Amino acid sequence: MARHLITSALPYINGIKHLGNMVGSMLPADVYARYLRQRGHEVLYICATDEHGTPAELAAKEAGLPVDVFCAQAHDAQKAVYDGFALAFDHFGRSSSAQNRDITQHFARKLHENGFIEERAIRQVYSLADERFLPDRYIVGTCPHCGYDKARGDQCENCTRVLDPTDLIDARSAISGSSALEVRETKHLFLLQSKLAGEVEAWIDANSAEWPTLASSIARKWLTEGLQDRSITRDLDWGVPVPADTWPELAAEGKVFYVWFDAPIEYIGSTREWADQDPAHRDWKSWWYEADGGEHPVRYTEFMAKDNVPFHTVMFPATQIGTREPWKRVDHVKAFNWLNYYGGKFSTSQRRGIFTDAALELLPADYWRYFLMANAPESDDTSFTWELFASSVNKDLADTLGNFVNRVLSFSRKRFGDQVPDGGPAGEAETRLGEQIAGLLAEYEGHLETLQFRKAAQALRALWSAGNSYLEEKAPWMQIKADPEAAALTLRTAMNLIHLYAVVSEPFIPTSARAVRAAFALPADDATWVTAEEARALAFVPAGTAFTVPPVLFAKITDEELAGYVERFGGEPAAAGA
Ligand code: B3M
Ligand code: ZN
Repeated sequence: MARHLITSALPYINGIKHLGNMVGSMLPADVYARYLRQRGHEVLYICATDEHGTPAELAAKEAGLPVDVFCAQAHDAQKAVYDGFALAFDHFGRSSSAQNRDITQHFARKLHENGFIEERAIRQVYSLADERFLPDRYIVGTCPHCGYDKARGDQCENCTRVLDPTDLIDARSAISGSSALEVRETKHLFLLQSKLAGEVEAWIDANSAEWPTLASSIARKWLTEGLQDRSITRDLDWGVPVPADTWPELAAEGKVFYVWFDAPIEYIGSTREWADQDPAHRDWKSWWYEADGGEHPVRYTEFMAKDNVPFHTVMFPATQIGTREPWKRVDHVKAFNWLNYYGGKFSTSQRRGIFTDAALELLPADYWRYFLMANAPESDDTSFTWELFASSVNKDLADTLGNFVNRVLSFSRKRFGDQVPDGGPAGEAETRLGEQIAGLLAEYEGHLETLQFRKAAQALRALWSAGNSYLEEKAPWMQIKADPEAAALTLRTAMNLIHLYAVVSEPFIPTSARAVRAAFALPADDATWVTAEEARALAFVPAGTAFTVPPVLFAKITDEELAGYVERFGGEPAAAGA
């Protein structure tokens, strides 16, 4: 049987992420990992904070902290939010770890040995006031084409023209504002992607058939535009140092690797962190090295938003190929479009939209998990609106699922006491229901296997609805008057549905699912999934099983609450150009 390696794009360290980041990488990966674990697969789900690069240094500076201290705190803050969202990582590491440093340096040495790294002198802008070289986007000035006075050295945001820092009029440092800039020559390492292009292309040809079009088309576009050699070092204080044994001169100058060079390697680095924590994880290497053959080949699925696709489908594979070592490469790239906020962008800098920490302060994680996955931007961008959120919480979670659970359990308790009533053998309606549930369950499984999350959420909702239709059809509140045995059969069947919902809804709404499941005092409830046969029989919870009525599972969002959220978070599309 295959083993499943799952990674989500590493959230950058500089701040708490918004819901758009969550739905485009970590949350779907968690749903998938949970599903596979429940189906009995061996799963390793790895993530980490991406901690290097200029934005981390600047965020630390703004916080008035040394960058290592800042990163340690920011890592813990992000981890707390992900725990709140019930993301069940096997390990949530840090790209600044010693493990990642070692393995990044190892990759660089191998690439060098194989002739894929070259030292080149380049001319770069140096800021005298900041005492550092400035990355292109940290140089601002007036655009020579449109006159916009906050154009960045790499691109003018106003007219979108690509720029060179030396094109800017009145160029100054975006960090200090100083215009004391000069061009200096400095040496950097370049990854010779041009030499690897043919192999990368052959690999994409052979492997991308099952990727979503979004991922494969972006990869092809990059290949067609031609793979450029790319500088993989920077003049920064914070990063993985260039190894002195291989490049003594650059190491002495304090060069570090470019953040996009070490970040994907941290998928492996984080796995090693995981291994170092526990002797039971000692075989970490079998997940990453020579992992394709054997009895338990690894199947590797990556989750990410579309802007990260080129790095994962082209640059990281090129890096891996160039080592000439058998590192595990991605099998399936699950890419997402953008989740917008009222049709405009979520914006970290303008605090538009909803951040993950704020979301958890408002409502429990399951509300967000369900909504986000049911509206995941899979084939297109989608929009968050509070109106849509409230209606989906109220209809699907509160009415269709929550109300069904509470109605059935409280009614049964009132009429038959706190054990599942008997009511005799299943009849025609129950057989029909069982067939329907088995069919919907198969659909649900199929969508999860193929990573179609919106469709999976639809199938889950259809499972919940089927219970409601059955209940309406049988109307136990009427049956009870003329034929209490018939009512008992209905309720016993409905309680079995509830248990089935608890098991199969867990990937989407783990906390509520667990609470529902705990309502039944089954002697050994070790079911991790439901077979087709069990779905047809709906008899997992036998008559006589004691149960409790859980508190209301999902509270409805009232009109006043809705208005309050819109008011507090802003419910208007972004102003043009904002
Ligand atoms: N940190 C995502 C971003 O900040 C980036 C992903 C790295 S995955 C190796 O946009
Ligand atoms: Zn311009």
